[in-house]
Amino acid sequence: MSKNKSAAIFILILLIASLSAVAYISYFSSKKYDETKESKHIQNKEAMVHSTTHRALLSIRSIGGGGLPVINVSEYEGENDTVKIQAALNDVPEGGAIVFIPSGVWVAAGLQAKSHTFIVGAEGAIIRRPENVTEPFLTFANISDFAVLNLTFEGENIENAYGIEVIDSRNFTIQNNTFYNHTKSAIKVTLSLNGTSSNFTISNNLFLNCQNVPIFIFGIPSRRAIRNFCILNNTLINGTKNGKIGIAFSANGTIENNKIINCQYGIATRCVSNLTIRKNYVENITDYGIYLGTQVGDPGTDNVKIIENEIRRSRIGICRYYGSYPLVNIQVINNLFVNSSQYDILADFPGTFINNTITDASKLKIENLATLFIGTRTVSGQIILPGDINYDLKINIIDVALVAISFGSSKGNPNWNEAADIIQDGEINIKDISYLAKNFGITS
Ligand SMILES: [Ca+2]
Ligand SMILES: [Ca+2]
Repeated sequence: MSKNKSAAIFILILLIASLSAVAYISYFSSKKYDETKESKHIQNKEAMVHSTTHRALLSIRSIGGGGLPVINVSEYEGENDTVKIQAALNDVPEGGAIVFIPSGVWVAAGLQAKSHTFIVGAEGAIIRRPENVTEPFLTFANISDFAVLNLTFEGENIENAYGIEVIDSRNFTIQNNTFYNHTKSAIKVTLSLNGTSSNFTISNNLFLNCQNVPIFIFGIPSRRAIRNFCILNNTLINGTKNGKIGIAFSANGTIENNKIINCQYGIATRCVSNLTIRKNYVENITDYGIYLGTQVGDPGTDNVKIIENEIRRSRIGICRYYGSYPLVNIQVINNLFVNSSQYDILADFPGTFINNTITDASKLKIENLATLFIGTRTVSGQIILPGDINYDLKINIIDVALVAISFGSSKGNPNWNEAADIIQDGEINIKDISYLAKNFGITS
């Protein structure tokens, strides 16, 4: 190709690119709600061309807010930042708007938004909690179609203050935000008595030094009225006082690819249905990596898949922890539980444990008869088959005979056999025999 021809093509590409940019900007301009008196507040070509804003707008387009007018908070007057931001939020028309928060520190809380509000921060946009104000930064109540993107929320460690509270709302995204120093849930999704909350994504947020369940999905016992949600790619660090992702009385959710480090717990569930907990990384946890509690007033938990998670250095990698209501169809597959100080797996609930890796045999404790273990290995590759008393990798009549020989003994007795105490309660009794009966014929 000749140099001239290449140059001509290059210029042509440039021309097409600039025409597209003009078309894009005029598309936004034409969508601005010039027809209203408040249109003076709604401009910002400067902001539009600002690269971070552009990125934010692209992400808004991906979640359904594309083509909306932009309301710039800096255009609003008021005695303080709360008043200014609230005035901007109040200006969102029925058709919706992007509420743009420029760089800098905004001292504000107690803000409320309407449906179709997409709140977007420029890079370096910080919302800081005012002294002695305990209302949430933002409340979304009984609305739909909204987002909070690219903001930093500084909680200032003020007691009893939630970050973002969502009540009875649908179709929303909370993404790319940072939360510092919150004493109560940084993000709480909840319900009124007969309400529902559904269809939402909480993703790519960072929680630093946030306590008391930084991500909290909290429904109402015996109802599954918080539904259809994804909690993805979030990072929680230094939540030493009840820091965790907590999901209660909810259904149809995915908790995937989150990192939880230096917290009290990892992922906590209580009375949930159809939950997938997948590919999360949980490290240095003072209590439980993953737990499955149940509570009075609710039938329990069903259909939970716990897959491909990595839990390092917790006290207990996985357990029920509390409650005695049914746990039905709990599958624990392909996880790595390693270097827990007490147990990697405390099987105090009926679960199907398939192809998991643990530190060593001493880190597995079975308390529930209705468990199934297939393909459990140690990090060094040793196979662990609970109930295989003679280590021939089969559970058969020989194992039954070995348990029978020690039947009735307890720790310290002459015919005590540690290996025969499958349900590890210090006694070889009917529970150990029952476990063998349930698992008879399994090979590894
Ligand atoms: Ca055997
Ligand atoms: Ca026993």
